[in-house]
Amino acid sequence: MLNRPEKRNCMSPTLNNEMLEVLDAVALDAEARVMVLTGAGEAFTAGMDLKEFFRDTDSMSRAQRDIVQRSAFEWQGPRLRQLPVTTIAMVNGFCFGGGFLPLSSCDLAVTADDALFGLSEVNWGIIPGGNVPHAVIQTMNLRDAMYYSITGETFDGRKAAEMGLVNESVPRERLLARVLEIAELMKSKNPAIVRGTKETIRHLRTMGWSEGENYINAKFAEAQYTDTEQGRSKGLTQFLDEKSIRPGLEGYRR
Ligand code: ACO
Ligand code: V55
Repeated sequence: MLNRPEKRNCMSPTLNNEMLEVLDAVALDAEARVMVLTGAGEAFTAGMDLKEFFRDTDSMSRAQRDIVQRSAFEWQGPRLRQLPVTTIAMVNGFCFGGGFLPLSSCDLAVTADDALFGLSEVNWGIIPGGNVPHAVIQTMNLRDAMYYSITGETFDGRKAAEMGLVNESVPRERLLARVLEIAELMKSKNPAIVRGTKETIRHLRTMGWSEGENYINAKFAEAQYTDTEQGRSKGLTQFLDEKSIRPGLEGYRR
């Protein structure tokens, strides 16, 4: 949980460094299956901390600024994307600017209908930086990405779901219950297969058919190798021999 409610969970260098530690702890937790990223209080995140991340770093050397920027990039991008467990952004309120990066790095996103999103960079005089434009074009179509990036207009959770920026938008009072329902579902799945699948879906976006085919084959073999519970064999036995499950409709008994 991003936990600076009094500052609308805007992302300061301190928050960024702490998130790097949190993500390591989750990755190291052999029991962890799902991580939900959300914000304390009224906001998911109000974006980068305009004081601590921007104004206060103006006086730093280029090298010092690079270090500050790196901790933001790292947790919001690769380190979040590379978590082995299912990650769900639970957008409980405001999500601005830099907040689109962790949002797009999560595997799934569920929002409250009345949450408010905005690419507000233009509203205070910068172009979207720090991989935000990349996050935006990976999760929104070109027309929406362009409209919201150049106007800085806000949109609500319902609209975010309509555009496909999030999986679902639900009434605020149902937000946590719905996210926990998805979390429970994911906990019932084979972790090695979930990991291989999410990595394949994520990485294929930037590959052509030929290299993609080769990558999929490699990931396919990797998943059989890393799956310690031999899910494939169980699934096939339960369907073909025991006739006790129909995989189209339900998962195999683990
Ligand atoms: N950076 C620094 N401080 C922030 C930020 C931020 N991004 N967002 C909120 N705060 C601080 C406010 O300065 C205020 O501090 P104070 O209580 O010490 O005066 C406190 O959080 C509460 O903010 P309010 O504006 O009073 O809260 P309100 O609920 O009325 O509004 C809102 C919330 C809409 C999120 C507003 O704070 C806002 O517009 N924040 C900036 C959003 C933004 O444009 N973020 C940058 C995007 S671009 C990027 O991330 C690179
Ligand atoms: C933004 C975010 C950054 C950055 C510069 O547009 C601008 C937001 C995540 O880091 O370095």
